[in-house]
Amino acid sequence: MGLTLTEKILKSHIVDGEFTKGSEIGIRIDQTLTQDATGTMAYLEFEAMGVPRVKTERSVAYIDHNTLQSGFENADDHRFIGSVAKKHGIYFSRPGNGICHQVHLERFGIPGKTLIGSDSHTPTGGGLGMIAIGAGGLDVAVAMGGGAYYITYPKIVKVNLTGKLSPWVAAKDVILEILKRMSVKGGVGKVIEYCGEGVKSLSVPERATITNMGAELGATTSIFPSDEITKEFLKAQKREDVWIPLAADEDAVYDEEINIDLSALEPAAACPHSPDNIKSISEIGSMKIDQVCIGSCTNSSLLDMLKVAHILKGKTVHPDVSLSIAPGSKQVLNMLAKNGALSIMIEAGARILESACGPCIGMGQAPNSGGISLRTFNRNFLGRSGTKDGQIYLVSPEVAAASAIAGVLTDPRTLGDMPEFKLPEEFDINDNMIVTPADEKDMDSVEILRGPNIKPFPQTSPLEDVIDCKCSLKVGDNITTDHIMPAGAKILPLRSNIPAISKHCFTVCDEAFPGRAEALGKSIIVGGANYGQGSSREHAALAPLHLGVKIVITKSFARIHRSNLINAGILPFTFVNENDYDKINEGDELICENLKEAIREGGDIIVRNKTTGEYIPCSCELSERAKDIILAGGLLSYTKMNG
Ligand code: MIC
Ligand code: SF4
Repeated sequence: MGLTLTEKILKSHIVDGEFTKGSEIGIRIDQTLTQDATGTMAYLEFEAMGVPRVKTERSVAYIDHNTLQSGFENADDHRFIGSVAKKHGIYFSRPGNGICHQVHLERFGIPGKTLIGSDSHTPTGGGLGMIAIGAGGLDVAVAMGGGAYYITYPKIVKVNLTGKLSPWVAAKDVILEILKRMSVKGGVGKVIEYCGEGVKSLSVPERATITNMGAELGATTSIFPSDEITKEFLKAQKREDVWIPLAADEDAVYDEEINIDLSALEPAAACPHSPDNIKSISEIGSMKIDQVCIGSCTNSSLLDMLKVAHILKGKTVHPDVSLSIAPGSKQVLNMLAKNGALSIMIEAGARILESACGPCIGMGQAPNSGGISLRTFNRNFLGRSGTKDGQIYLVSPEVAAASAIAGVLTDPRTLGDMPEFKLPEEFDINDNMIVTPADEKDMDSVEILRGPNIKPFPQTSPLEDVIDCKCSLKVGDNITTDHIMPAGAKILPLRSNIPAISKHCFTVCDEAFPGRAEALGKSIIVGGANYGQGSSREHAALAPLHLGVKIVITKSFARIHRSNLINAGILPFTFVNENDYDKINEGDELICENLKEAIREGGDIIVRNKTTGEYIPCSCELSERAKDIILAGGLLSYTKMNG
């Protein structure tokens, strides 16, 4: 029986476990990436492990999220990460060099390699034929130290692409169609593998847009084959030597199959407040808009920017609209400057932002009250833009640029003929903003520079046998990590200070939560389905840990957040009967006994609601390794105990 591409790469990297569906496997990690908002914690964790030098083939630390330096905190984090990188053998991409996923695709990604990153959009690398997975900072720290990364052997979904995109229909519309069909939880436990004739019509940056937003499906990752188009891209990046051809076997067997005829797609948008709330542009109609933001790791490649410049050429941004553009990397920005496209954008009235995440993570450009904002980004969760009642629509760069001129949501197919947009034969290569680490012999002389906002990793303790406490919060379905641990310009600078950032935990849902949880000392949170979707930020587990949360009971969890909870030593329980969700209310007194034995043995665990007298069966399925992590009180203690 033939193998899928995913299986081929996983098989060549497996170091622990059985190569059978559904079981936990440990894979060797070739490359890691971090960004600054998760990076400081990841490097504090790496330091705590006491490994002198990273053991990966390539590890890169990027500064791209917290580039708004409204106080000393972010700049201190940049300095800290830069010094750790220099000392421990990590390449350091300086602020200004671009968004981690865009730069990694351009300069470091290699077909057939494994990459984990402390950012949920790490699957962008799947556009180059990598197995690239988003993970918590602690998992990345362990991988940098040479440890395996553990995943459940995934289900593999074949997306068979046929046909070719019509003019003005974009890669973004492909992934929006898949989100429409599969929903934000449809990809949990799965890898999305693209194949079929249609693959050939998509360039690497277009493939990367699709794999990037596979994160919004909840998928473990997404991957395209490595073919002649991949080779051309790498050649243009002067990295042809790392290319290898990779594809699934003809007779590979998949768990599910989806067919997409690219020629049948039309421009679409993800409507507020979820990336799977998809409507076509024609269905929504010519709605008046207030803001357009172009950029983010999803859609900020040179190709995207050239299309935008073409649409803006000789026009002026509509008087009622603010247009901002953030090219994804220094390479992209510099090439736009050299070929005149930047000047076209400036002339049209675009507000050019630095090459960074910016508005995507609420670092500036919050829309006006109730404002309608079209964004080429990947997430439109409530409040993420910085304006609680902002109405965020996720669209392609083509829709964004056409609408910025018209002042209303516009189908770019009304623009007439589309010229052919081609990638250059050679990109502008200049890695002068990537700092090479110190040689091993010089590493002792590198001083680690710590700022006062950088506080140590929170204390964890081994699992207690009885947890007897109140339910401090009850929330509904599809709670995102942006609800649990909001980001944005005010809160992001606190990412290195868990006690301080914890004061904002869950405040989107309930302003009083942090105070209440802290006063209780210990507590349990109850949630609905797909709890913890979105970001990889381990702060969404570390802040509850700091506030004394011992167990989170839900209908189901998103993958990365569940493992972040385990890594933090917090028990992730699921209701055996979903309807039992109704049997716990905020403030109820709950008790769980004989926990150590129950965890060791597996099987159901009873949560007794002392307030109502009900017995509620819950399950906590854990691999043997995860059981040990929970019993030890988290991954850091476990790793220290196991050397
Ligand atoms: C995001 O898009 O939400 C982020 C900010 O990139 C996060 C990481 C973080 O919270 O630092 C992610 O996607 O993992
Ligand atoms: Fe940055 Fe936004 Fe991409 Fe997250 S989704 S890495 S915040 S650009």
